[in-house]
Amino acid sequence: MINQIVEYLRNADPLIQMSAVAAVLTLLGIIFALTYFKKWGWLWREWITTVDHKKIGIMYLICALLMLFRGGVDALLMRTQLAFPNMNFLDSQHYNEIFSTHGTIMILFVAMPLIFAMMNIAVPLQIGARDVAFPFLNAVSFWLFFFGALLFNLSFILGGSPDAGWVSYPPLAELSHSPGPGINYYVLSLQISGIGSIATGINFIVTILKMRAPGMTLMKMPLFCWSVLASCIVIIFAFPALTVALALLGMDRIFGTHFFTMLHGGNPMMYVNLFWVWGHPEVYIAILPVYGILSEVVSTFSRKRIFGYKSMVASLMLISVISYFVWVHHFFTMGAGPGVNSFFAVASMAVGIPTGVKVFNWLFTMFRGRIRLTLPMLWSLTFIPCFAVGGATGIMLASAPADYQFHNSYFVIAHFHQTLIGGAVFGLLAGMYYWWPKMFGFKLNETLGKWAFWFFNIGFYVCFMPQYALGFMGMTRRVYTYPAETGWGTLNFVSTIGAYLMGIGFLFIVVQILYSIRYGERDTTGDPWDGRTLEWSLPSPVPHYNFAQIPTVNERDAWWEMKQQRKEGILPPTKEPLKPIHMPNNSSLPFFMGLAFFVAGFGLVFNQFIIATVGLIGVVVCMLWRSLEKDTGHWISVDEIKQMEAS
Ligand code: HEM
Ligand SMILES: [Cu+2]
Repeated sequence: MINQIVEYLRNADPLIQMSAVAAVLTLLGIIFALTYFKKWGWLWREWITTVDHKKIGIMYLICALLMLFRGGVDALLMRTQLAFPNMNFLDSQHYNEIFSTHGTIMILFVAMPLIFAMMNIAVPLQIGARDVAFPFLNAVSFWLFFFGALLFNLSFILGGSPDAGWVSYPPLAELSHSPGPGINYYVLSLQISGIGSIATGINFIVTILKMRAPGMTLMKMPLFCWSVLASCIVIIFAFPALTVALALLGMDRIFGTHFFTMLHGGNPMMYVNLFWVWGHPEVYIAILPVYGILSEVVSTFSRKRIFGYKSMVASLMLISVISYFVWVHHFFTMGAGPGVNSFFAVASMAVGIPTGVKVFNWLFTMFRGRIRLTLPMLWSLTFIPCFAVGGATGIMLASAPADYQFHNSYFVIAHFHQTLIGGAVFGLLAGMYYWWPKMFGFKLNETLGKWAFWFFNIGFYVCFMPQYALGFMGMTRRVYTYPAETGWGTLNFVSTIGAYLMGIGFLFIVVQILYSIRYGERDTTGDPWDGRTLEWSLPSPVPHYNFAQIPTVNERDAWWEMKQQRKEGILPPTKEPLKPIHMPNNSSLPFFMGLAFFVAGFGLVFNQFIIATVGLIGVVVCMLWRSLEKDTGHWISVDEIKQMEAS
């Protein structure tokens, strides 16, 4: 294995050698800084071993932003290569690796952790709970995600990235066509982080169904919680399909089975079906919570309750169901026949109906509202037209006969970036800005944020609108270069400029965060936006037990209602005296369990079964250890609570 890695590094392209050196230097820098400022103990006690959902949410957020940077650099490298005809910036192999890691990272290590960040930060607070249902499992999920992402990112610098696209179809992804460890990294890192995602899905379904404050019936629950519930239901039905697909592909590659190889009775189409049975619902997993975020933001900043609450709930649930009946639209051209194609075409178009319902509800909520154009609201407003165009081009693709023209063209690239960036990323940024003061106790600077907003938005349209046209002009996806005679040069150049504008937008977000840590407006009220839901009734940042006393809920926008009553002079019923609170202990086991999975995965990537076995034994030892632990919680005394509440 060591030989393999050394060999790879010696022959690698200078760009990769440079990134290997940069990675080692960054690591040394971090180790040095932590030692110099004596922060190791703090890092271990406050973060690595934490089971607090709010801190776990923040860790997801930080990792997602780092990965957005990594995926964004990939995007700029690709766009640079495509800026002019006959470019020589990247060779074909390197280009293949970059679009594969870009796609995988953006979907699994940016979009997923961003929604998990928002869920962790907001859901327990919105339902008036002290934690999620299974705090320890929540930490396990995070560390599985973290080590999965780490394993995936190691591929670039330790021996060959996956290069078969983010979908990794056989036979291209089989050992016969992709020898070397590349695809193994893909299979194992997705498997490890996928286990964490399933656990998160279960965790939040139970949390939402079981841990709501007294009085909060399902129909009084904030829409964000509904959207998380819908998303988690999709997770627990969709991710097992990915688990199976990856397990079978992994066995084909590592143990020489033939599930997907034609020659020995396997069938590659089986993989394609399994992949998209997960893959299509996956994009709804990412977008559903965004619908929830938008509903919260739009109603808060229009100072109105959401229009059509019940139809919002119904459309969320409907979308989560329909999302399972559309997957074949990813391979209309593979010859399933008109009957099958028609069914999946109609199902795909049907998703537009509940989505339209939501868009109109947001518009009606804003109608005659007193709108405040804060950053969360700006990002929500820009989401609406952007996602509408993405949806409309989606309907075009869903038309099976038309898809014979669009299939695998740049039109598709433009369409899915429009929904994924204009939908998922814009919406999640709205969420980040909205809940930032709750997480950290200060606001992000609005001026810098507006610069970021405009660079990102203008960049977005400059980058992706030309790609629709390129698709019509016959440019296919996943080509690393093209001759000048095609006439694609000008539009590609424009598109690349747009990509760089978005890159500048991202830099503004980074500057904005750094600047605001020092100078950002401190939030002393806990309710900087004049919010409507329960999280705004708490001080920011929130004490680790969340609610000193669990609130009783009577109305849909519970905190808004309490504030209105107070204004009318109706005082809340006198509270019962404080009681000691039971909270779970910190634990290092989730971290070590993630580490053990990582070791096992790393061993399997290089077919080193001894290392893999050591890792798997580590996993079992962690589980045994946990099951033998007797005392997994502690009490916070009334005095301590009083102290915390007073400060
Ligand atoms: C600055 C923003 C971005 C730019 C400029 C960009 C650019 C690109 C480019 C040039 C490709 C390769 C096209 C090809 O040659 O086939 C690509 C593929 C892809 N991108 Fe992005 N991208 C961006 C953001 C995102 C985001 C936020 C997501 C998801 C959340 C995403 C998901 C994907 C996926 C899934 C692929 C397909 C990879 C494959 O073909 O296997 N991208 N992107
Ligand atoms: Cu789809």
